[in-house]
Amino acid sequence: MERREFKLTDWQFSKDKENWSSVSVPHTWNAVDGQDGGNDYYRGTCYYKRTLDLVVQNGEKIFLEFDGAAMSAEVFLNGISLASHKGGFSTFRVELTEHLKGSDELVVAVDNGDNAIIYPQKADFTFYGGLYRDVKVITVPKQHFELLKDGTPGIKVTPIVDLKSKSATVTVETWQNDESVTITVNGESREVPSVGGHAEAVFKIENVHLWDGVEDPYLYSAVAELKSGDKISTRFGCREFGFDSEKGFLLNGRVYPLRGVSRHQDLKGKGNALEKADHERDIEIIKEIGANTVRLAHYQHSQDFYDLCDERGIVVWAEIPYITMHMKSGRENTLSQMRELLTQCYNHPSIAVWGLSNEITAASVVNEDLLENHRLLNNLCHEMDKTRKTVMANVFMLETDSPILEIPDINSYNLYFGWYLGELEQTDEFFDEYHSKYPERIIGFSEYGADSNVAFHSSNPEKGDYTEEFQCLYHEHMLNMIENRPYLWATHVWNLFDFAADGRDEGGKHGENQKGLVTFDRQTKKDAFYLYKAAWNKKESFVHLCGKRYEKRAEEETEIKVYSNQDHVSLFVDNWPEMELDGSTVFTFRIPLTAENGGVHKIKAVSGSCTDEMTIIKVTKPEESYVFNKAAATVNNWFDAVENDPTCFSVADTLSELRAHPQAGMIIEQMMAKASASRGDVAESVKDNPALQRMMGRMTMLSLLKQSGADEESIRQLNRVLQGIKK
Ligand code: GCB
Repeated sequence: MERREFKLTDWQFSKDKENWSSVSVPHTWNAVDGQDGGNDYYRGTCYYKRTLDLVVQNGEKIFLEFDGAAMSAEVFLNGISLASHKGGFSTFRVELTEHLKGSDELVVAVDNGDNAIIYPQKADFTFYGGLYRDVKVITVPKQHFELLKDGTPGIKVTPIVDLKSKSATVTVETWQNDESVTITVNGESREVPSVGGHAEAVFKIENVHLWDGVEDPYLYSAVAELKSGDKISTRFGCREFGFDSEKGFLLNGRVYPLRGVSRHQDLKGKGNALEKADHERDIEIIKEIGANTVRLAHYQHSQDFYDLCDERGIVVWAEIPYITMHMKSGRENTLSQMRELLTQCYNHPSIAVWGLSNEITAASVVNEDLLENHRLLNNLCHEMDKTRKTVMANVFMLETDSPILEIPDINSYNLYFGWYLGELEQTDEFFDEYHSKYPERIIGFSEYGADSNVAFHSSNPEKGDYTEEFQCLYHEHMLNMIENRPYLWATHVWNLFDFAADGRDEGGKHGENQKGLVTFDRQTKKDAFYLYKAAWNKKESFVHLCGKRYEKRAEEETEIKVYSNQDHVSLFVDNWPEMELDGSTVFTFRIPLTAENGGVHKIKAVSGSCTDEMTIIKVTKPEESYVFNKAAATVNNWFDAVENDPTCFSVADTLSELRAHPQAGMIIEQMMAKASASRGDVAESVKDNPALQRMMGRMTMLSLLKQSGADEESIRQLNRVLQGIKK
């Protein structure tokens, strides 16, 4: 008898077990309130119920599979609890056979409430609740492959490549309650005995066709079959990953710099209840930008997405949601989520590294419990997987001599210099210092980014203004920084897509982190998207005119920027003579803006057969709707004219100078306490981190105020108060 599967899509849903409504699974109850700001989305237990009409025949066994129940779930059949599961991102199954009566009431209690046991609890994204991935009924014969243990696929394939002899040794393991299994790889079938429920066969593939990244992601498959008719299969790829502290990443023996993006699994209006078509659209965008790697943050993603990465040759960083804040009572949950991640994702050739944690020291001190938790996770990964490396994404404040850095095989840092704090160049300095101090360590750049809202524009872009133009400047700097540091094993833009963080309220949007290169609804690719496309996508020739949404401009002369993967770009403005530039990636022209023809200027960029066009309109006054932070945008203009008494304090002093004085310090402390709120939970919980405090200490009060969007009157007022205090 063959295994049969079908999805359970029709359910009744309730928050209180009294009022029920019909929903279709995948479903989340936070699709709206988890995306609209206020940090007030529903977190608690909700219920899904439906009737099951399943008849057990011929000794078959019936299981239920949950591909994602966030964040924990308990499954009841006819009021009896059959299973519970902690962790919102992995598959789990439960056997129903013995409990089925023919018409049974299935209830699943799903809980995304806060607690101190299940990760994540503190992070910069919405913790959507729900049965947000498929629920399936699986019927198998009495003799069948294992289904229960850690949501296993029942089959594990370990390919080891010998590049010299162009061959691969492929070990296939299966788990079943039968005496033998027939395993087939590359046209060769073997019957293998099952010992203690485990079978293993080793195959040799000569003239192996490698899984070779985006160029040639070739996939083999392994099939296992029992005499009962139960049959499973998995795809696998033969490739060798290498890491070198100077050369960076190697794929199949050659230098292969990993350059790409991160992704969260959510979408405007849908939350995390995605369909296959949503995943497919996202991978197309990853292909379009020309990335060869993706960090699937900050938890286990859908199997559909790892499959797409396998098929497209995108190298993956996979991780668990051990994030921001270490919880003493959360250890077991980190281990079970990691066990499930490795069990369920092991066969994907695209996965290169297992991420132990993300910014875990942001709101926690490095103590023995945290170190031990990381050691256990690291050992678990190495026990379960002898082929892949472990990695951590460190917060910028983590001292580079911290003992935690020695636990994973390799490391990466999340650095936001030039956005939250400090200047762009500090990123370059950080890596240069790190690399010269620890030349033998393998280091990468796991997150960097700047928020932008496509409604906001400026000809003088500045940190904190949320304009598309600042986001471009930020990424131009980072792209260049990365290109000059080939030792970075992987770099991941944070983030390819805007995503929901219901605790945020900034940059003209409620509940969104806007560091995406593409908007939350995937409808608009921001200009910075094309910067990376120009640098990474060498296949699809294009020119992209930046600033199409920055239509109305008041200046006499304006900058026109073109991103292109061509080496020669011409610019045509109205009927003026052609302008030309040779170069790469970024082509910057300056053109006069006149008031003739109502100030309307037609602009066209051309390279070979590629063209792009836009219209700019000369206006008399700067367009107000382009400015988010209206007060901050004018600070420089008026503050330069303020005459300060240099013997007294002013907002031009640094935070640490002000803090060192008892009276000035007290005033500043009161102000700062209010400031971190709009950037959500994480900003709030990291604000006492000593390293963060040290870095902020070097910034002037004026720049801190500007970035927090303080208005002119409050800045003047604080300055007046400080001017009353003698240094
Ligand atoms: C980080 C976190 C990520 C946040 C990001 C940000 O370092 O790892 O979850 O979303 O910063 O935008 O602040």
